[in-house]
Amino acid sequence: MNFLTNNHYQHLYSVALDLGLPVGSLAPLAASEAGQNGHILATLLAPEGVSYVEKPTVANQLAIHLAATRAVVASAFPPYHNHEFPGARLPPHRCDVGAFLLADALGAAGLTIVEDVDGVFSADPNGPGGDKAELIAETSYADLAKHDGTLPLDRALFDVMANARHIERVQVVNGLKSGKLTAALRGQHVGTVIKTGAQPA
Ligand code: GWN
Repeated sequence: MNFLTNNHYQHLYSVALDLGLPVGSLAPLAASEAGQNGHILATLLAPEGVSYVEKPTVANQLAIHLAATRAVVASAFPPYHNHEFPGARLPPHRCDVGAFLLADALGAAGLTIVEDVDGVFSADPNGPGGDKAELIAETSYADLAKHDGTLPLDRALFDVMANARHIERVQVVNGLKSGKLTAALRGQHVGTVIKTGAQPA
């Protein structure tokens, strides 16, 4: 079993922040958008036998669904809702964190994070001077926690990676380049590999 994840809710955040909503109100709104994107993706993949499954189904009946078909789509946004930690304006726990917590708790074979860039770079590849940014092929959660530039991942991910029990590495790949995701799922090293705090069994 592999988990894939992706993020995209910047427009919703900008509208919600204009309205002055607190972080505990932004969290369920962003979660809802992640779910809606999941519904769209599952609809596009319906000819392959893929369906959207609700979070309670992921929690209770994932095995029977994966026994029946090759893949399912679910929302990875963790339901912290109005209990989201205060302090930041944007919810710190997003899809990267939710997917990691689920994959680690369920003992998944791996977690692949699909982005619109090739992986984690030394600097933002889409920012000023981005042409000098270098792809980091392999790193660790501890090193990324010290990285002070823009990252394509939730920073809270590094906190939960420190306490991982099963998932030893997470791969970040570019979903816009044909073949990269397939290569990652076949165990090839594409994009960035991030080592977690899990100890090999
Ligand atoms: O609605 O697309 O699940 O799987 O975090 O909670 O905000 O809910 O508050 O099972 O429980 O919008 O309704 O919505 O995305 O989260 O879901 O269609 O209680 O299947 O009802 O943990 O899907 O939704 O948004 O994931 O991420 O009914 Mo949606 Mo999301 Mo559906 Mo889910 Mo939240 Mo439920 Mo939930 Mo809420």
